[in-house]
Amino acid sequence: MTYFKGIDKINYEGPRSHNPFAFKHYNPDEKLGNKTVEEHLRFSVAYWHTFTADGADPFGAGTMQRPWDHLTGMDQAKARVEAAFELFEKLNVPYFCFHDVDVAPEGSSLKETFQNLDEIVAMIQNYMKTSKTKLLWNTANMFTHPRFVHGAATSSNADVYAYAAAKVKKGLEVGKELGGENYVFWGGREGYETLLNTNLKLELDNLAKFYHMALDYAKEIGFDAQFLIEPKPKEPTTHQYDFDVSTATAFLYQYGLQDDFKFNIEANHATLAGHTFEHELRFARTSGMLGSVDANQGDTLLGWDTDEFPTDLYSTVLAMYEILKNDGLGRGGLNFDAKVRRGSFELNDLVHAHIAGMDSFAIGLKVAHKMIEDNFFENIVDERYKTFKSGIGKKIVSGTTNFKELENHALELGDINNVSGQLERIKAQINQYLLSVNEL
Ligand code: XLS
Ligand code: CA
Ligand code: CA
Repeated sequence: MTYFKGIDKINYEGPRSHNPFAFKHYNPDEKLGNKTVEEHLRFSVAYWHTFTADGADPFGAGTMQRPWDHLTGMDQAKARVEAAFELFEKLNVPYFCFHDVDVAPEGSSLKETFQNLDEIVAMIQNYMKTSKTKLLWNTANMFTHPRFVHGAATSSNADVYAYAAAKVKKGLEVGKELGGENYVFWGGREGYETLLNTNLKLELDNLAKFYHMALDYAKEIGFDAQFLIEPKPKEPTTHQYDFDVSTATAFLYQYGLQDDFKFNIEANHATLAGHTFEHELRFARTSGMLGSVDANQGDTLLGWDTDEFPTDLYSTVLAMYEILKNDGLGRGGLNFDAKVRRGSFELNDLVHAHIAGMDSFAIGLKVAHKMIEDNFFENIVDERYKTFKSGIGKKIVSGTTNFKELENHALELGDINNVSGQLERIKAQINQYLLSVNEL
């Protein structure tokens, strides 16, 4: 059966095309440096938003009736797999990712849940034999079901902890079966609502043990995926332990996990933490822990996670700059953890949304690539920090000075000469780059 009726494979038609079902900027085969555009961007479709979301919000029912929604249970799950691989092919995306419960319904026992999952995973595996689309990452949903009311690996209930461990164990087995390149941990309910009833130290210790056991098991079964932590400061929990990259980095170092984890950075989570997307990417990159990206955007007028498809070109440029400077994402990719708006309830909106996101990141890639070729930011920063290249500055950088020498230096100074940071000029130049994207 065809689900996305009347839609053919989405092709690249160039920036002058007015065909709404064509890429204007994403040309997967185009070479940029030593990689193709497809290899640079490694796009991934998020199963949950695209095939299971119905547009419901806390104030209203779903608005989206998908052609698989007349079915229920396993029949619906199977129809979703068919629809998913049809869309992957039409969008020509190299990756997808999912939570366990996105692909298969929970059964009346954990055993039955696993049986359901096994059946769907076998079906997915079959599709993957002939599809180019591979698994970027999978993860276990440990936040939706009421059993996770007090958390999963940080629950106050040891039975829930064990249940969560069983789900992750299964997730690792599934990841191995499907050749997943990464495995994600997002701790939506790993945190606390109030300290009044919380043993914070025990919860953090337990969480670290959970990660160690997951690593041990992955090793035991020969699943060599990159483990990723996806930081988020809040929502649904008031205070989440993996607040942002810096907080999660400290946690990883404290518990000896730093060599086995990288980060999956989500744009909207960065803004919820009071940071920019590029701040989180930069922090992860400079510590060698930038693993993958949930490429969406939030609404800065709102304090919650809106998971919108990325269309802000300024942001895609700065994000792609970080990714290129990281020499790419390695085994990671750009996953559209993004959902169409509640008012965009037609099936075609799913296609338009992915085209918009893919084109926006392709523009970001081209502009950032050109900026790096021109040493745009590098020149700005070199010039700005030039006092650290010689004299006392050089000594500071090489760690060969001390407070006495610095004091002597300061005492001998006449007027200190600071120069402008030239922010407005820099922004105007970035606009110039952006506006010339069609000539790149
Ligand atoms: C929720 C998160 C979640 C993770 C995967 O805010 O973004 O969807 O990406 O569990
Ligand atoms: Ca995410
Ligand atoms: Ca999110």
